[in-house]
Amino acid sequence: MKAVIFGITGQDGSYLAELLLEKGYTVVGVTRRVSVDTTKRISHILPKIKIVEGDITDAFNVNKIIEDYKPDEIYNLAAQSHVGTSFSQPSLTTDITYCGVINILEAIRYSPRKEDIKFYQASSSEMFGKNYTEVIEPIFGKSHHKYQDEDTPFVPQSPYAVAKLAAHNMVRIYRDSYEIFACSGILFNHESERRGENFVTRKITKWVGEFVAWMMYYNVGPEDLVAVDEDEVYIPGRTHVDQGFQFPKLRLGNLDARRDWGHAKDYVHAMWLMVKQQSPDDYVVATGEAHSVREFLDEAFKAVGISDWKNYVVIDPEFYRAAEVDYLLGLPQKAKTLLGWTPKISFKQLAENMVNHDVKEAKLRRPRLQEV
Ligand code: NDP
Ligand code: GDR
Repeated sequence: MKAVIFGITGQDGSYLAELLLEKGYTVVGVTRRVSVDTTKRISHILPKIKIVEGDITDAFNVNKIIEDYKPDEIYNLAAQSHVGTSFSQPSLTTDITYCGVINILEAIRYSPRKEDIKFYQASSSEMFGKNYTEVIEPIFGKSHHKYQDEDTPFVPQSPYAVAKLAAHNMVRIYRDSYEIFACSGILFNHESERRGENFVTRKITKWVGEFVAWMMYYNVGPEDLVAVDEDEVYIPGRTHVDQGFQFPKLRLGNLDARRDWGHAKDYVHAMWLMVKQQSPDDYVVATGEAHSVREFLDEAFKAVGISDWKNYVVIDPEFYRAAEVDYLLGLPQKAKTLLGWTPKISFKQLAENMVNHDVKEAKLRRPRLQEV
């Protein structure tokens, strides 16, 4: 089997490539030409995959890649995937996240191999926006419940969500109109040690990693630190203005937003299972649990033995969204029943894994260690 992955350099692309290699696939990954190396997440598997230069917004290029490499499966994970950024760059977000998908669908539609190609599109829980389904009967053992599933109407709240929803609808239209095997995974938030550093979970765990490494470098603990002002903590007894004795606090936006957070490794498995079905369909992929950003902070700080994070976090309006999605909790019943998929990594485990990874990385970067 041969698969083309658009977005192979991203978080999900790297895990999906690993999974497909394990299953004996030939993997072709499409990467954009950029001035820096973006292959960090896939450096360990680079010798095993074929990398081809391409950009999803270039229709001719997309078409040529599909014709040249003749894939059995195409996974589209490429996107301008940051919701906050989509408010400042709505046009770029539309070009990549929506129009890019049309380029792939058109290439498949006119391909002489149309019937031999299976296509996966990375749709998103952001498409639900503020909307949810509310029930009184027990689900997940609770008596009153709010959730999103395949039947919940979409009410997108950001340029990113609008672009994803347009792409999602286009996938359905091409599936129904041209008999293309095209499926969409409506994936809820999934994170990992490879998560982009400006998404909230990784932003938190990166900060915790740097903070722990900084305390170790100066041989101090949280009890030795003083919060001088809004912006930083410092080590008393040292001169505050001296370089290195103060540490900037973690600046975040809305801590009350609730998300259904899983681990990316579990979620790429669901993508593959969808493509392996007899007929294409759309599936919600989620854990069925929602937690607030506050609760993620609790777990991340607890993982390094700090019970109260409030001294270290500043609320900065810069990180508020123009329009917020307050509550996402996915009901993955269809994926469980029809795909036999269940997530394996819990919320607590996810936070611990990410923190442990980032603490280790930050310690390796401390100057004294480099001198050894
Ligand atoms: P990332 O942001 O980590 O990865 C996005 C990928 O898209 C990168 O490889 C990036 O390349 C590539 N890309 C961006 N623009 C282009 C372009 N013009 N042409 C070709 N490639 C491009 O996202 P994730 O891995 O987290 O997510 C994968 C997909 O799933 C995305 O579509 C995202 O919107 C969607 N999704 C993600 C969820 C999540 O929680 N992670 C949940 C639901 C949906 P480069 O490295 O060069 O920037
Ligand atoms: P999201 O993820 O917007 O859900 O999109 P993100 O981690 O960016 O935000 C989650 C929630 O945290 C709040 N928040 C902050 N977010 C960021 N990035 N930075 C902050 O400092 C901060 N403080 C609070 C946000 O307001 C939000 O409520 C992710 C992406 O992967 C999308 O591509 C994907 O489609 C969806 O998940 C499902």
